[in-house]
Amino acid sequence: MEVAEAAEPMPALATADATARVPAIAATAVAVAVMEAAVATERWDGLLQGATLATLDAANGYGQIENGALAWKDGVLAYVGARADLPGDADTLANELFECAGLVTPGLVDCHTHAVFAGNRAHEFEMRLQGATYEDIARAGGGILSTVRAVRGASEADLFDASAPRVAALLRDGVTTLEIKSGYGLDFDNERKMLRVARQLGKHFGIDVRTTYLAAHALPPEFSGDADGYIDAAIGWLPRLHAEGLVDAVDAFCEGIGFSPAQTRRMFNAARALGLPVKLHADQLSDLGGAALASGYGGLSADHIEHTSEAGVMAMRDAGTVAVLLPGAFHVLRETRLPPLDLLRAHAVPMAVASDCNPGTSPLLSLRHAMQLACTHFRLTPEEALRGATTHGARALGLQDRGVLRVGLRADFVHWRVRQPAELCYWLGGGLADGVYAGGVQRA
Ligand code: DI6
Ligand code: FE
Repeated sequence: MEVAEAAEPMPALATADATARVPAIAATAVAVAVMEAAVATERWDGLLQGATLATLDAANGYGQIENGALAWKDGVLAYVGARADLPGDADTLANELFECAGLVTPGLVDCHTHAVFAGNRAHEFEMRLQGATYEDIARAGGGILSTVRAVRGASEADLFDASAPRVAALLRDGVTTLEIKSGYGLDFDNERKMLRVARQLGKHFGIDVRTTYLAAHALPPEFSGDADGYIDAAIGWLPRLHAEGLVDAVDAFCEGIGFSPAQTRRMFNAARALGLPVKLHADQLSDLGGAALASGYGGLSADHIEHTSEAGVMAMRDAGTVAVLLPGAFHVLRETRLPPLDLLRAHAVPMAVASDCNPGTSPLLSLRHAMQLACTHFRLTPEEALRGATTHGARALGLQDRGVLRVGLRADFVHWRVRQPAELCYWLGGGLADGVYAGGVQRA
């Protein structure tokens, strides 16, 4: 591991089977068995000790604990604190012991991705480098619609196989909760296929995948010239997909090359009628008032927001809508217009950071790398970036049971082979995660 060699050497993760060291009790065989069963139910499933913890369980700062200990049972955190304060001898406390150096953070939450797709758009990358703009390519029938053709042409199994390596890469670099949007199917069967694949990926990798219905992503050719008719159709598909348990939230691409604010409102009204939360691709390429629109629906998040005005930021603050920053798209499109970062800070709007993993504008396979880009392009502090990819990412998905290390929350955490939290935003590439745990189970 190149990066680890460049950094301070780390002792290897050591496991010890503590079960073997339950103190023997002189009694009949039956009594011993009963006693061991009682001890076993009280024992934690796992206890990791020796690492620095960045709990983020504080309004400011990393909530750092040196020489910490973290224990879990039944998928939930059971102890978070100093090793010295453990309530007994480690050997007797848990069934599995992990001795490790390095850093432990909450599992990363990637709250905005389009990770399910087929094909790729490397040729458009080349065209843009020759001077074509993202809008030029979209208006010429490329862009999102070229991925729609690839998704429609792929079987469910093909789509799973094409998408799985991307989810594997995100997981390997620390992601334990992943949002995945539809939006490259644009008809009932293909939107359903995408959402089904997203659910299957969550099961396959043992991480929590949250699905978002993004039929209002682009106008499919069969509805050319009739965006309102398409929105009617997409609104019609939603209850059926929701009834199949395939939809956790609803999103739209509210943009000159996407859908109008009025069309977005119609889609959001349909979401509201089903009790589904909304989020929005807002004000990425122009200010259509998207951030305020999403806030008006109590939106979980407004995403991109490079062109959002102060009024939009204030609407987000009032509604508790999270600002999702997507520096991968900013980077790849070589944008220059920054999101209104000072206003977001001044109005205390929580900022999340996500990968936006998609084939057009952000072919980014690491949320940690998105954190790095958020620091270099948007000047987030490494602490803001880490909070954005954990606590605030969870909030952008409406999830309150994760995003910090705290007793009672999900045992989603990452053991990194670096010591300082800022290193997560400092190293470019390299793969720094030693262990990625979702619900107390090691998944990478
Ligand atoms: N997210 C999106 O949905 C669009 N831009 C973005 O950042 C386009 C995705 C694509 O080009 O496929
Ligand atoms: Fe996106």
